[in-house]
Amino acid sequence: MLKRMVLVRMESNLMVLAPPVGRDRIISDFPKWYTPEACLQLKDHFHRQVRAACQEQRTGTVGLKVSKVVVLGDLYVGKTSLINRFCKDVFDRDYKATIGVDFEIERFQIAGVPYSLQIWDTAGQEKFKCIASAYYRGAQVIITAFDLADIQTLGHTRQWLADAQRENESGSSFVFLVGTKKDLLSGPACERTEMDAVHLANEMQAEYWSVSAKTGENVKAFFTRVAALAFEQSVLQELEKGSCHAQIRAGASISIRREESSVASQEGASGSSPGCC
Ligand SMILES: Nc1nc2c(ncn2[C@@H]2O[C@H](COP(=O)(O)OP(=O)(O)O)[C@@H](O)[C@H]2O)c(=O)[nH]1
Ligand SMILES: [Mg+2]
Repeated sequence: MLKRMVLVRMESNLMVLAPPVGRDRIISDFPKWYTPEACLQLKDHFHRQVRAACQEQRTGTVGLKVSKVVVLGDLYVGKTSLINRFCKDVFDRDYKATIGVDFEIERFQIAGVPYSLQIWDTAGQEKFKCIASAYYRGAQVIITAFDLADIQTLGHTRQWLADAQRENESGSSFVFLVGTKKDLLSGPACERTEMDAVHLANEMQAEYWSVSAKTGENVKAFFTRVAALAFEQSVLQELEKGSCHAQIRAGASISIRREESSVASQEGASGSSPGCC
């Protein structure tokens, strides 16, 4: 118990010592979807309960939470480039020599509360489809990426999603379908591919986005949306947990009283036991 309290205090001290987040990581308004035809939530504001909890600083441990995001898809679709564009604002294939699984931590401030995403990248294992199950496990967000200029990679996203979902509780993760390299495609060709992608996204119960790591188009907007949806879910879970704890606490005090009264009545019973001398 004491250990836990110290740990929480240490963590909160770290949060206090952490430098402030960049202006582009501050999210005040609920970010919009890419297309209403394939989006996880149509609303344009934070959940009422979440807004109230943030204003009243009742978000519990959400400020210390790091949510896991995994990025999946065929080799060469642009997963690493997408992450590098968002996290480092670079487009350079040699930026990071990927050895083994790697992740980036991105800090945000959402509705006044600190929040972090842990964005996992693969390191070429996708070529052999031999991703370790630990990579997928505990993902709050699953991003399946395909190359807009290579339609075959779109079809493969179904299998990538199935692999990830096998390692997670059903319905526990937000799913995004992301078409990359938007700069390579325009006009009717782009529209046709996007239509197919929107169709598949609906099948997968995913939200669809088209992005370009090269030009940066939609990259920030996409991850901002990811962060806001994950944050809102975390706060709602925390509020639910809080109300469960309150119920458990209420239940515990009732059972303690019962135990006390049953101990008392046992004592009373033994005291008045006819067998007692
Ligand atoms: N034109 C264009 N090329 C891209 C884009 N994103 C990635 N690429 C290129 O696609 C190739 C594969 O990218 P990479 O990020 O390594 O793919 P990964 O294997 O899925 O991680 C590299 O040559 C990148 O430069 C993009 O948005 N536009
Ligand atoms: Mg890569």
